[in-house]
Amino acid sequence: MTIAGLPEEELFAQGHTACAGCGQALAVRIVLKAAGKNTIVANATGCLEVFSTPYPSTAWRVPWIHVAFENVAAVATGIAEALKHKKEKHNVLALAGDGGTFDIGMQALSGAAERGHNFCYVCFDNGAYMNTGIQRSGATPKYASTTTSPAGKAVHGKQEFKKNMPFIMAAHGAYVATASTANYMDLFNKVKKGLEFDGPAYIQVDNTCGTGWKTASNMSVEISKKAYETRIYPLFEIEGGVLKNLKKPAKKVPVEECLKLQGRFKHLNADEIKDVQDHVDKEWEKLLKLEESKLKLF
Ligand SMILES: Cc1ncc(C[n+]2csc(CCOP(=O)(O)OP(=O)(O)O)c2C)c(N)n1
Ligand code: SF4
Repeated sequence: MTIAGLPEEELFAQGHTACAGCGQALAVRIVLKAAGKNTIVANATGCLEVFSTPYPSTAWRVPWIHVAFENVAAVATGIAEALKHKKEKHNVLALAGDGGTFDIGMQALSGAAERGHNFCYVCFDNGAYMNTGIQRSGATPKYASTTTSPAGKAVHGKQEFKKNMPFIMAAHGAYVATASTANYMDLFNKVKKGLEFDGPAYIQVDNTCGTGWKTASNMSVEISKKAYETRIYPLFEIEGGVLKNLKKPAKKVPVEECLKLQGRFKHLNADEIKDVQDHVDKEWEKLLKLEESKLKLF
């Protein structure tokens, strides 16, 4: 099935082994449509690498290399520098999950961004280490139940809010954008922009994982839409250190409307839902103020 308004050519082929309704499988299709055929992909270990290459087949119709969990940004650095040396122009994409980005690959990513290499890093943020059994990561939202932050009688899921990776990457001088499978045209445009940017770009995509989030396979895009409408997952850019293009949902939807669709939050009590709402409200106000001020943050 084609995606309205996007190039028809599929560079991520059908026949991969992702779970039904996997948000990451949809996101990568859009990312590759934006990047086009003239692209080299480095892919950290994780669900995407596993479901796209069940031996001996592959879903990739562009050159692709699987690398370790820790070093996708270092490998992308090598590719980008080799291309510069050879005076060849290809898009360089580094792809990883949130575990590979927020936690384990962060050192390599920080180094590559700080050195200013020319590549676009896309973090597929499904809020946990899904491929190895739904372990908590720095991207897991507060109160989400994971196998390493389980919801029990004493503790109700993860106890910390999500790490603010977009701002951390903006502090490195990268072009930064948050995106979502709920707004595929916006994701498409941001990947294009990230690849055109002369230097490191960091794009963080909200994508549902039905298996980890305990959600219905036909609800993936709907849940990402709710994350946007409730402002749980704000969509914005940071360019030249200035926050801009914060997308404003038409009306304010309570966070509960998004949380109640996901089994990983089913244990939440009223106080916890209020805590999430307060945090989301505070963060949203901060983003609004920053956008309005046009302050050069970094
Ligand atoms: C250093 C190291 N630690 C642990 C693993 C095992 N491992 C492989 S994939 C994975 C989870 C990947 O999580 P994430 O990056 O969030 O991507 P997802 O699978 O959720 O898309 C883990 C822990 C590994 N390959 N290397
Ligand atoms: S576990 Fe989640 S991220 Fe992995 S293939 Fe299944 S739905 Fe996609």
